[in-house]
Amino acid sequence: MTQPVSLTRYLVEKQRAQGHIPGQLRLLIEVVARACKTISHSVNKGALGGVLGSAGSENVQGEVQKKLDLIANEVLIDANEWGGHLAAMASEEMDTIHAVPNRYPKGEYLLLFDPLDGSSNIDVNVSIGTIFSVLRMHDEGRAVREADFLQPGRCQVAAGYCVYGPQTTLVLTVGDGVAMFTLDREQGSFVLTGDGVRIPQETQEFAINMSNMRHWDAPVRRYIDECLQGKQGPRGKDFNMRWVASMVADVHRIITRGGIFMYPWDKRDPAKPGKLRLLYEANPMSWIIEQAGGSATTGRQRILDVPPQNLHERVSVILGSKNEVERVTRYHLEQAGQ
Ligand code: P6P
Repeated sequence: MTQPVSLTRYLVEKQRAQGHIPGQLRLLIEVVARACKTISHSVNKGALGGVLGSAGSENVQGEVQKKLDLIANEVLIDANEWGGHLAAMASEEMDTIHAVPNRYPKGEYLLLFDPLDGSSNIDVNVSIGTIFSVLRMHDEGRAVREADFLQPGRCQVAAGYCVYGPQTTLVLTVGDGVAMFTLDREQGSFVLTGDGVRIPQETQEFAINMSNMRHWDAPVRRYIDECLQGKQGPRGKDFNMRWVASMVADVHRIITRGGIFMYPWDKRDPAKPGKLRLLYEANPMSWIIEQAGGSATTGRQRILDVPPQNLHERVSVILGSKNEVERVTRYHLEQAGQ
């Protein structure tokens, strides 16, 4: 019987084979994975662990913070501060960047994360997850600044998410494809359960919050209307709909069987480009989707090319099966007369 491949062995062998993963980056990924195991343990306790409900505070987005949001944030900070692989961290749950304290050595990497995405689902026992993105610090000779984090998504050196669902699954890319690891709770380690993951270019499944339909821009209305017309409509096939309201769960479904996920700009707040955050939600998820053969755009441009202006910037997100994302993007460009 072949030996199960642990995350550590996978990273070591990829470093040996392709030099893709410098030692410090391997350490970073393993530390983040270990933090995700700790978060998974807290999530799984639920009411028994006294971790449900609101923390009684708001984050920089003005969103009510759940107790588990703050627990997950602390777990990731405590796990990553001392290792010497990071210069600083940024999180959806923190207004500003968190520099590694001077009592610890600093490294060349910047870690960004949404510590617990989909937290509105925590209290109703629906899948949630952690999303992370890794950038390189370009000038190690000085104190880290917020501007060091404002790099387009194409500059990422690693990205991943951990979905806390019926299984706890870590999905990771370092730029040469997508690997999937499932947590073996008996061994306490992530085991390789998928490598070279590919998304079908076609799909018959879309994910969007339909309650916002009256607020959508014309290209999104056009695309969804055509899907809803089914076989009798211009698409000539029926579509299914899913919406978990947890990006990690919706993206994991797409990574597993294809589909298109949309959280586009809408008219509710025209000044807001979208709901999802660019640096620690859209960028890591977009890179993973592209590495698995899919596409990810704002409707008008590749998400990984968007030049960030601030740490918590939001963006319109359309990602998943390549042919569908290209169709929605084409509708937006046609609207703009391009
Ligand atoms: P809505 C979760 O709060 C989140 O940021 C994403 O994970 C998810 O896709 C989206 O918001 C859900 O938003 O408006 O449907 O509740």
